[in-house]
Amino acid sequence: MKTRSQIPVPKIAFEGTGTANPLAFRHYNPDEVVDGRPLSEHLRFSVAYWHAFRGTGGDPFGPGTIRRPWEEGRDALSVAKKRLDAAFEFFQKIRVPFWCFHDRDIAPEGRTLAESNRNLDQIVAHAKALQQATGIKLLWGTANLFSNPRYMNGAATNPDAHVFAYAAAQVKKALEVTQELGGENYVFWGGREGYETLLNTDLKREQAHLAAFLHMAVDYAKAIGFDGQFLIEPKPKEPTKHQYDFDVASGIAFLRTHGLAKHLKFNIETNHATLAGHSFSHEIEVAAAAGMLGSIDANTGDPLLGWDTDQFNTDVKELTLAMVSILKAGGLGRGGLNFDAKLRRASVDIEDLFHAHIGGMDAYALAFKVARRIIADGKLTRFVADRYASYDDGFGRDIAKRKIGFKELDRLVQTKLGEPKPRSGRQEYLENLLNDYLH
Ligand code: XLS
Ligand code: NI
Ligand code: NI
Repeated sequence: MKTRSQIPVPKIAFEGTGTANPLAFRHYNPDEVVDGRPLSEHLRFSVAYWHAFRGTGGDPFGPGTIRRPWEEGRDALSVAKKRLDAAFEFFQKIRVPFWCFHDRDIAPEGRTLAESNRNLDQIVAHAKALQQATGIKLLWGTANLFSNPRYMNGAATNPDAHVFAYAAAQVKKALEVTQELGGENYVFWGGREGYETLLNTDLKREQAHLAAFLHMAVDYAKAIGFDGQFLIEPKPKEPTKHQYDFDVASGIAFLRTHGLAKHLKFNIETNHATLAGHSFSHEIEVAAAAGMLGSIDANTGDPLLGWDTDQFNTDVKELTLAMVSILKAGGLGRGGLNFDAKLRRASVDIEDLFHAHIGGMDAYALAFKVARRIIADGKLTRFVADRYASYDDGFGRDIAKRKIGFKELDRLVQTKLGEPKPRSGRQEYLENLLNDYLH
């Protein structure tokens, strides 16, 4: 499949840290073999279609600033195809093995659901051919259940069962096309699954409906033989005032309450963690502790702004800590690092899209290498293990194994142990140690 080049930037090469070329990788060498596998397979980078190819730089104060030549044209379907061609050219040049999309990002919505589905089928056929020609794969698909005005009161949590039904039909189709494209995961992000005011909301009922919706998705995936991993993507707010999948912990409680825990894992987004008042690593650790770490939406917020700014993350320290948690958890499996991040409003050139992804990929690649060193070195791991060593034998072990109770512990303290000696947590020492690895 040969398409005309639409992007006047060459393929990005790995040139190492000595290079002065801004359009080159300094740390990400996709072919570098680590533990018998290329780096590209460890990091599983993905481009988010909605930002990279549907983002316009628009904000609530003004329309889009970013104009791409492939957007010219009156027929929405031909534009959609040209745009997809440009996207796959970009995926190859930036050397990502994966992409992700929402149904409505790739194909225009029609006047009826049937027409929307037909549009989607045409574009999916085109995407399939591009995937085959380039070897680029689908990390995950999802449905946009938040932009169309019909979803203003929610999709699965809409008080009107008619809207629920429409959302169900849309997700049915989105699952089918994700399967058609060999998607390795399917994501549920509940953009409008929450409430604006409790004055008009039956919270318990809405949560039960959301659970019913997810069960239907699980059943339908089984019926069609879709074996991708389902992922839920927590976010505390925006666009709703309060989203039900607030953070990983409340997501776990929700999934367990409704018998869904074995069917879903988490897609953790850095900026969503921050909005929930957590660190990125906290969310990863909470998911990993439950055996539910699925995938990452790689981005960051701005420390001075309280909304989802979806920026590219170049903070190597933050990413190193995240990578340590991910590697300790055994990696992301069939998940990946999806750049759910967008250009700033004034970054209007196509080069900016390259700089953005190069920065994100290099920062993650460097973080991955530093994290591996930290783990191989073992100092941090040993420090933590030592800190809990009193639970490894004796009465500590009995506590951990739940073989002992208050009565026995009371007797122990009163007859033998007495007052515990203070033990330093050594936080400052550990922070300095971390810096040793980073510099
Ligand atoms: C929005 C979300 C969204 C999901 C996919 O904040 O991050 O982009 O990742 O629906
Ligand atoms: Ni996201
Ligand atoms: Ni987000």
